[in-house]
Amino acid sequence: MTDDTIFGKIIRREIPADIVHEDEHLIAFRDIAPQAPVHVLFVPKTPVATLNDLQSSQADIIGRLALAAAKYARQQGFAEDGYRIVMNCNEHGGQTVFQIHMHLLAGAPLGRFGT
Ligand code: IU
Repeated sequence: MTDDTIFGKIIRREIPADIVHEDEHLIAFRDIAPQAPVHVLFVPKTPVATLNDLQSSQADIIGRLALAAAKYARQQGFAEDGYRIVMNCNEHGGQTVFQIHMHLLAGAPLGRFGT
């Protein structure tokens, strides 16, 4: 991914991150401002600014992120206790980095959605 988001810089190792997984399609690293005991971001290497910009031909991107998150949960031993996957889109969704990503939140019972 060459587009200039902070996540692109992490992929290119221009800034440090606590990377927990990487393959040809995606990277996963710990969020710098964790909102739960476990908070990992799964980011595709294909540049897509928001979920609104995802093409139907790119559905595999979301599938890979979800499968990687579920695999990580199993590997870390919290899959059975459970976890939450979140994708924020644009202003009302609270999106701050305009490269799509999945948040994996876990490690404690999580509050309900809302404001
Ligand atoms: P959002 O869904 O776009 O709001 O999520 C962006 C996340 O990226 C947010 O939780 C930040 O804490 C996180 N983050 C990060 O992990 N490392 C960074 O250098 C930056 C943001 I800037």
